[in-house]
Amino acid sequence: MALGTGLIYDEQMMDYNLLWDYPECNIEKPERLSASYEKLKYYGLVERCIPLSFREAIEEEIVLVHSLDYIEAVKSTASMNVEELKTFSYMYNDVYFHPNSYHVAKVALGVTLQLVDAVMLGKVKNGMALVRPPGHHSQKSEACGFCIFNNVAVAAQYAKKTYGTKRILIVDWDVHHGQGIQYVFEEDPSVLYFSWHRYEYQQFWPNLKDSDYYAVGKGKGLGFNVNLPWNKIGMENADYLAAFFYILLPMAYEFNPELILVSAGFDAAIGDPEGEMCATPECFAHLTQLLMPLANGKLCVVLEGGYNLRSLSESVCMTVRALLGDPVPPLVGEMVPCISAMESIQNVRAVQQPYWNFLKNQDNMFIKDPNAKKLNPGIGEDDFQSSTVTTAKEKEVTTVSNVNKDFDEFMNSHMKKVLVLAPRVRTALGGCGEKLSKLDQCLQVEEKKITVEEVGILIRFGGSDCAYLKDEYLLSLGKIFPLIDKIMNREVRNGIAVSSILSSAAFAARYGTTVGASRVLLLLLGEDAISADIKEDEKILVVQMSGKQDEKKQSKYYIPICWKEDNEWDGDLLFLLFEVILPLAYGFKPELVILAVGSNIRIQEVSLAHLTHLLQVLAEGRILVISQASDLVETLVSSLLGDPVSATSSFILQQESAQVLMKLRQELKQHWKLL
Ligand code: Q9C
Ligand code: ZN
Repeated sequence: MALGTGLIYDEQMMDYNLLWDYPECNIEKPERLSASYEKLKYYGLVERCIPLSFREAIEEEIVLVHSLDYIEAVKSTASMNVEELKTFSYMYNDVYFHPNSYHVAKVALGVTLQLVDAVMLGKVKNGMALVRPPGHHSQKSEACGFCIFNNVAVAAQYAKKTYGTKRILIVDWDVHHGQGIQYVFEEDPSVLYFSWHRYEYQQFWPNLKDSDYYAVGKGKGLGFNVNLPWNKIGMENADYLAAFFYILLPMAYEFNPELILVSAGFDAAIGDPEGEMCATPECFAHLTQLLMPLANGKLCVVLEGGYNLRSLSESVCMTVRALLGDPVPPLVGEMVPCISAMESIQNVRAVQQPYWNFLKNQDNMFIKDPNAKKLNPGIGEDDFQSSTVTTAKEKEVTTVSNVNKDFDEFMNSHMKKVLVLAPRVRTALGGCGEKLSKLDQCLQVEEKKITVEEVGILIRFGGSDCAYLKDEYLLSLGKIFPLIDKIMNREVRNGIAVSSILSSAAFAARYGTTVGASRVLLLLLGEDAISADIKEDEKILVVQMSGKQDEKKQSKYYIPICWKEDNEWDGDLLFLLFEVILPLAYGFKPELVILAVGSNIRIQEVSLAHLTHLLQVLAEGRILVISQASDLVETLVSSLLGDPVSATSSFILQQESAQVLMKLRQELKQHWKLL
């Protein structure tokens, strides 16, 4: 997998601007592109990407979404004077035209299609197109909200037509609703459109009922349009991640897209005058990385909005870093979503329940909001839950103005805190690489001789535990400890070892805490007993999944999960990851993750590959995998190296697993917040 990340930028797209006084539109200016590109150069990211050449879109492509009459009308603006341009612009909602608009709109669309071509033809793994004008508001015969041609909507139609792509996921994280995209695909089940947007019960532009959560698509497309309205400003990283964990990611895994297009508006980021939200730039690296294991890695990110030049450019850089496979900085802050966000999320889950398997077997009640009944008479009184029972917090909108006071100063110090260095070597092997196909990309690490005394000081043993201190044990720890040293010293990003004894993972976790990891997340897939000493350690959060129903007692730092009696976990595991483990982990903020995979679990390799991929959003990607079975190593190494996982089939949450999941979320609420 030597493929890289494509980047398209062309100065031509700066060749238009607002020619008269029009306050609604003056934020959409050429510097948006130059600032983003300069910042990419400044961080050395441009040279790490593969430059893709630009082209103009042709009429045959534009008509995939727009009418000929509209195209003709736009074409005619090329020879208009300012007065005529004004009159023309005012026929539409918040958009301006310039004599160069027609040409540039064709370039913006053309480069978007170039990116789709490059990704679909395997010339690059993924990529980003820096374009203006943006696209997601424009409609069949209408310009709108700075948008002229709908770049992403045309791209989806183009992929269907050119490559026969059967399932396309469009993620619209712009702070505005891309109603233009919604209208194109409302009845189309082959395109799943997800948009979150500032809404404030329809008080915010473009003030459409169509933007609310109960616009779920029409006809064959029912359930393939997903709107998540934000009814308050000031949404933070935790709110965006909650939307991904509780809606988008499980849905995307069930949908199983062949291609993902992102309508990437960075007006959803902190400091933006339009969005007034509070997500920090590195949040977009998390969102990007969480999407990367899907669709065989085929991810095209296309710029939409973003009007605070500093926030926009830092966020663009974070997104490109994630596409390149750099470790993502941990998110700072409490990581608890707010009540208003959880209400919106809950309502989306309730309204989408009939269409999605992962929601079917869970209780998803509507949350009463002041307008819901009035706007949606189809919902009966019984379908409502009076208030949310989450541990979400009340939104403190004061943070917004505080932060805006001295924005540049805030960003300078914030970016200094979050920029992380990528270790030179990505993956280290602890004596398991003999016949690996990707051996040359990894570092083989020498084993160390470990003595009983060294291990003895790590764990307080109970009577029967002493039996573990056999040579076999010491040998396996001798492979594992040097890997942890290298990971914590940032010589390597992650590592893998094969160990016949699964519970050596507990020693590994404890060892991690002695060499610099303040908190370790230990994810154990299998039956092995864990010593009481570890279960009580607040530096080690243990999540153990096993098929056995027994009397294992949960405590704050030890969470046993009885998944299925017959151990057939399959893809269900991923739903547990989204709705329980990741929310938990983002709150815990581990500095090292240990994944121990027992040989007796019958989990599909593809699920394991996704799991390993997704866990790398935590702890700057510092993950140690301990596998009991040596035949899994090939797959695990490939995931640790960041190679895309092949998209085989969709993942379905089984009914019994949904029950386990719901119960678990209830139980965990007493100790943990992001749930
Ligand atoms: N106070 C995009 O982000 N309304 N378009 C502006 C200014 C229009 C946003 C009002 C916003 C359009 C792509
Ligand atoms: Zn926007």
